[in-house]
Amino acid sequence: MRARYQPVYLPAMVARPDASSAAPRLLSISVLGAVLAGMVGGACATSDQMLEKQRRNDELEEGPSCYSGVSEDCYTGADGTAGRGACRLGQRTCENGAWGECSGQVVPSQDLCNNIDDDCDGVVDNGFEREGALCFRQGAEGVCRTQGRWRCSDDASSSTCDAPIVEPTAETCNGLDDDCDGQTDEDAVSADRITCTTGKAGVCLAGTNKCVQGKVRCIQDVQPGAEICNGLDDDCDNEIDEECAAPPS
Ligand SMILES: [Ca+2]
Ligand SMILES: [Ca+2]
Ligand SMILES: [Ca+2]
Ligand SMILES: [Ca+2]
Repeated sequence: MRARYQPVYLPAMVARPDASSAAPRLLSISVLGAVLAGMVGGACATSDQMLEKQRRNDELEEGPSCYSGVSEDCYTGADGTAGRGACRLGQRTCENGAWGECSGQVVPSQDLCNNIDDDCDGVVDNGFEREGALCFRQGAEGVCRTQGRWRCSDDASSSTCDAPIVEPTAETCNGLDDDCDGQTDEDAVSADRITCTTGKAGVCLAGTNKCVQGKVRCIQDVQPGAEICNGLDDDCDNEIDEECAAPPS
């Protein structure tokens, strides 16, 4: 009848390094069982780790994955735009192994007239005049060409010059182009005021009102000349035909 526990040889595992004898020792099957159990247990742990690793790899291959509860920065705008102008990073949180929506991010949008770089290209209000910049009323001249500043419309869709509207008026002698035709003080003296007297003697008395540097001045029509015998005070000395010469024939 065979013994219940058969001795077995385990040459490599049980040989004493310092054994003088080359003969292997014997272990009972119970000891071997314990050793094998340890080996099997170790093999199982290694297998579990490999399975877990494989599971993660499978998840990665299937698509985006994450660990639930983890949050991170996110951004779906074009590269280089985050943090520029209005553009900001957002945050996303992992739920049930998948990333949630990117919350709170600001991505590039069409630039509006709002003094903000909406499209995050480094230029504020592309396509619009810069708010606050000096402007003049377009197409107007003279006093009608008023000055203002560029303003964004209430709906941020356009920029307009807020220069006030001035309607043309009759031209007067004031150094300004009142009727907005591009000429200053032209015809500023009305016909009924055109003739005037200078206060001088003889032919130098008659004058014509003219607008000079924004003021109406009476300009004498004739400059004093040689006294000739014509019944006029030609040299404007308040004497008529004194020592006069014959008029040219
Ligand atoms: Ca803008
Ligand atoms: Ca004018
Ligand atoms: Ca004028
Ligand atoms: Ca004379």
